[in-house]
Amino acid sequence: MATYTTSRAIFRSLKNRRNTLLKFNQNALLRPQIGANNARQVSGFFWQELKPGKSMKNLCAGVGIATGLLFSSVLVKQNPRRYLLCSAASAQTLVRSTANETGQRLLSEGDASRLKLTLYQYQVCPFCCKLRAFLDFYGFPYQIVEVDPIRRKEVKFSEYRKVPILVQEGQDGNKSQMNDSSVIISALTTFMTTEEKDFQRIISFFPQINSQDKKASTEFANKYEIMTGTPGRSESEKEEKQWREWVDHVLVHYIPPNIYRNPSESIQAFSYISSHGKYNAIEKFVIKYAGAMGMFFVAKKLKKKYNLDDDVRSCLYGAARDWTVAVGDRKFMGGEKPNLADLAVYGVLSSIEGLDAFNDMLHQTDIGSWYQRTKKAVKSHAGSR
Ligand SMILES: N[C@@H](CCC(=O)N[C@@H](CS)C(=O)NCC(=O)O)C(=O)O
Repeated sequence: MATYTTSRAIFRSLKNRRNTLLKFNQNALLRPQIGANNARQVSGFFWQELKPGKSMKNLCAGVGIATGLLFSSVLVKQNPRRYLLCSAASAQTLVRSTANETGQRLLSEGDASRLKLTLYQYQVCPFCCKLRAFLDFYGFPYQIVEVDPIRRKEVKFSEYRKVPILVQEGQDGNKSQMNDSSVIISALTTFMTTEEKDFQRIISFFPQINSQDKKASTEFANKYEIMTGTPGRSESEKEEKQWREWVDHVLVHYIPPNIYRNPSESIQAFSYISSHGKYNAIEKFVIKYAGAMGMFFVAKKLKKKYNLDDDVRSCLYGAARDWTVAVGDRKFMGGEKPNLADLAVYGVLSSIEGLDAFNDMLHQTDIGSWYQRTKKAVKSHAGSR
């Protein structure tokens, strides 16, 4: 998310200029309207950016975040992108695994034993939640490394600047790095369903596309393609791909404007920070209120950027209804088991579970029963059977 990156840049610049920060204005702070008990794993993909250090100096920088984020909202605008396509790899030689000739997706024990996966993530980033839903459903074994969003020491090895990142360590000790939640999901599905087990080769099917603009950005070709080795796609594969794209291009953009919709909801979201991590009382206070205030304004800008209706809830309800209609009478879009679209929608929505926006959506739409079914399937690793 653009805001996430922008927020960190501002945090750093504020940190560098902390001596010039204005003194803290208590009157500007908002009263807590929702207790920490109501808070849960909320959009840490924003707030983690704002996690201050442990010193008083960093605390001062933290106080400035709200101002910084206000300024950052001005910077949140679409940049025209001119992409340069790197190499285009061919997956023509792939053959569907004999274990999956029916198109069934399963992680076999043999495949699982080849894997040594490490997920670099922010716990509540919607893209990371989406990837974890996929990994958990299929029962992929993986270790988690929680990334400190300010210092990012854990991902210093990576040129790619975002999370999630998944690293597979082969038996020879060679490491293969996979970037981008949707690419990783497509790559691992290719691994599961074909005879191709060489990660370097699988990764080469999803070549990186670098922006030539000043503002560097990265995309990936074939992001939503499962390299089955079979030409063409069935109707259900087309539907799955279409809704996976919808999750990344539509649904995910409805999240920040809804969870930071007003000061009290913004504080609800940020109170997760104050109830987690080793912060002293003042630090907790700053993170909760300054961050909440800043993101409230950034969310307004995002609303404009993505052309959302003023009533952002109606957009979220509309998305939930669109999805429910698309699933129709089926248990899941994938039929008896969730497919990749089910897992993607569930994963993104799970990043706001428990918040007002999520609860309102459950009350106002019929998405609840599908959501609970999918959650159960994910938690019970139903895809591994
Ligand atoms: N298209 C990427 C988007 C990932 C993304 O934007 N991640 C955010 C966290 S929610 C991020 O890492 N932002 C940059 C940063 O924190 O440095 C994906 O699906 O994985």
